[in-house]
Amino acid sequence: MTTKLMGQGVQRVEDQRFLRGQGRYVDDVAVDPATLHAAVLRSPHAHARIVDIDVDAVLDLEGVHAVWTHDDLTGPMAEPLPLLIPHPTLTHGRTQYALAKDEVNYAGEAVAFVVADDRYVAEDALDAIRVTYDVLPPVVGIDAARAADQLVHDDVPGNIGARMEQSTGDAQAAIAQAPHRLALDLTVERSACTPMEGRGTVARWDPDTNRMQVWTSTQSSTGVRAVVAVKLGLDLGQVDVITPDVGGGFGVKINHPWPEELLVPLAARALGRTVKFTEDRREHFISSAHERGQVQHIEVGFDDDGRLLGLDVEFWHDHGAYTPYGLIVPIITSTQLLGPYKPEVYRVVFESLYTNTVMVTPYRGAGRPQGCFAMERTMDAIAAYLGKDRAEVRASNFIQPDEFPFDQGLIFQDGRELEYDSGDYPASLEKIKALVGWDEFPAFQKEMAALGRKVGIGLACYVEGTGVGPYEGAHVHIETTGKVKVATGLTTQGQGHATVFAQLVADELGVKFEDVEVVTGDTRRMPYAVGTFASRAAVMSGSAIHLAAKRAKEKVLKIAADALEASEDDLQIVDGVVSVKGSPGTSLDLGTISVLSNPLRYAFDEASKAATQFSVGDPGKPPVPEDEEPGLEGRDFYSPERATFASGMHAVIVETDPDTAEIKILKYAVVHDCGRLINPMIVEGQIHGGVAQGVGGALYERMAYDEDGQLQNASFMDFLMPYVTEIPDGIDIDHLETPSPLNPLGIKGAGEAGVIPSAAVFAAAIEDAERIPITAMPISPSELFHLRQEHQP
Ligand code: MCN
Repeated sequence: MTTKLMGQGVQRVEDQRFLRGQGRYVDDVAVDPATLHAAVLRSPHAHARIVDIDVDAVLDLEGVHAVWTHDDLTGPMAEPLPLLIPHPTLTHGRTQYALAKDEVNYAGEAVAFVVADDRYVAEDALDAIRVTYDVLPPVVGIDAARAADQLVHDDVPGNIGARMEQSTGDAQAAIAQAPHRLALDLTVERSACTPMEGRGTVARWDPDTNRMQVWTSTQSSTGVRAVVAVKLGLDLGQVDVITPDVGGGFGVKINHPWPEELLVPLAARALGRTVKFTEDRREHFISSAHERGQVQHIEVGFDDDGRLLGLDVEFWHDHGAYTPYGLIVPIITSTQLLGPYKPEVYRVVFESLYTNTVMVTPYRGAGRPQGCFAMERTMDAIAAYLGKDRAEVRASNFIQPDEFPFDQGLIFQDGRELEYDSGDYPASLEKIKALVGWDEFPAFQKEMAALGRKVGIGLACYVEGTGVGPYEGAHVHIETTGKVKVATGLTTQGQGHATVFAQLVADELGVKFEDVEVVTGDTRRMPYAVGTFASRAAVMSGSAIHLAAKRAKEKVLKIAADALEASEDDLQIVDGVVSVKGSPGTSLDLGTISVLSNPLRYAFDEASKAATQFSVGDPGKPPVPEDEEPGLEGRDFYSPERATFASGMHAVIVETDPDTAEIKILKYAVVHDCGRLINPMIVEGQIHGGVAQGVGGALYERMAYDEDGQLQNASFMDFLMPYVTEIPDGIDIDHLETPSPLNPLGIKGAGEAGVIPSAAVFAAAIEDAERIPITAMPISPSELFHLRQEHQP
């Protein structure tokens, strides 16, 4: 009997393959034994003019097939890479060239591209290229960018790519009139996505059909396809992009296109050979993308209950050398910083600054962790000032459940008003307090203090606009075997899409879960799609798949009603069999109905109601009802009115060692509301992963640039990531489900939530344990040790 699978923790179908080492990533793509290999010469300098590039010595090397610099590129390939999300405020947007033209703006920027018989020869060839640079002083860090003694781009005054302001009134006047006032200065350092699998691309050109096939590790196969077509002067229909398994993306693989994603297909066409590029870890660190770096100044005015009367936030966003994603990250910080709260007046202004470092593009959470840090540090500061409970101060500022839809009075990136659709923040707060033992903690803290141990508790709240448009599509096809093939154009990086989407189709079509197969990221199967980012797959593809399955079901019922001579209303589908209600013997399985829908059909045995031999069918009788096309399939697209707002609260209890300042996590609790859950187990997995990534960002990871703009920790030997031993064993999770009114299933996104409040919640807990203000994250034991010394009475 088919049961409702939505809401059930169905085991992930993809895990068997991954756990047995059968995952197939782009470096495993072996379509041609004679594949050539590419390597990239990268700038050793953070800022320099290119005086001369001499490649003569390379051309004579045996096994080298091509060596290209910018001068070898023509047409659209010689133009800068696209600025994917332009914004009118971004007056000085800049993107890099596929190969640097005249100047380099970060150490790691691509300068030359070599294709050779193998990677060894290609790398030897890189060594033989002679580049003469005129080295310029680099701009490293937000302070240097603001000082603007040097400019990253000559034509960008003050290193300011954009300055943007929004306000809901006169915040400074509101602050001046408030009974209490505070100011905070905060810093969040850079980190990066660091997926296990780096970037990689394979391309093959077929001169007979004039078609390009590209396999690439991306979060948007359709995005790569579009840019490859434009840059190589091909029709969209000439390019197929196939995304094999992707070993993590976390944002960095949505940055389509990377130079290599264009240069590899270009080389494949020029040389008539299959070409492959696989980056190494150092290349990933120095030439992909980072995020998070911000400096913030906050002024707030509040009443005796801690109610926010005026909030004025100014921040400076380190954008690195280029802005391929426009202002999306700082705009998200500025608009979603308010979280579940409703200050009476809010003003926010930011400057997006260029520095001679790796460019900044969205990393899981995309600007929200910084916004949450600013808001939650402010809440804690207000509570400390008033001597009030930190949860109580938050509660007095919550948007109430009966206030939805709630308009924050701000405009989002897309020019539309930022409106929260649903939520219940007071209920979430009660749940998180119970889960972490908030009310009991002060007694525990006292007990521990008596033993000479320091423990602290932190709480942080956030909202997340998820499931952004413009659209996503799905195709549901019922095969003649009765199995169902589902194609969605977005890609998958470990989120369990093959499982959740099969759950939705099984529910809607009434088929067995195991009979549904989901295909993602193949432009041949679904050419119209946007991609996997902004926690949008469940909302966007989930809704599209649900609608497409509904269409397929309508067709199934029409054809079955015809064949069974019954009314559609009297039919039911259970476990892939359509039967007349109350008369189970009068039935047809979906495979047979698929056969019936085909003009070239099998012979149909009326007695057994089964397909037998293949035949041309009855020329006098169309295979499907008059208003339907042949084939048993449904296709639909979903486009939302606006983003839907998920929300959550995290709480952590830490212990700090009085001697070594080591920070240990004693308990971690999460309450999360992503609307109706498709698969709670998968959502919890996403939260676990997010928390792990957040622990990294809060306590370990940073990009250690020296004053010359050289990244000093560009390897996993030096870049501290938390091991499994540093991640809390048990993360206690509770869900709240306030359905979204914006999509048919009431879903909100969940993929980024786990990482958003990490810096805020750890800062709060460490501050509580140490009674020292924590204003900068990440915080290491040595930094905590020094802070203790600074704050010694
Ligand atoms: N889900 C659900 N019920 C809901 C909401 C979500 O069951 N109400 C399920 C979804 O069906 C999906 C998963 O939870 O299987 C995450 O859903 P969603 O929030 O829609 O996020 P996406 O699938 O769009 O994934 C993108 C998101 C982002 S933006 C980043 S960054 C990220 C993340 O997911 N990168 C990841 N999680 C990741 N997980 C892995 N393993 N690897 C990455 O690179």
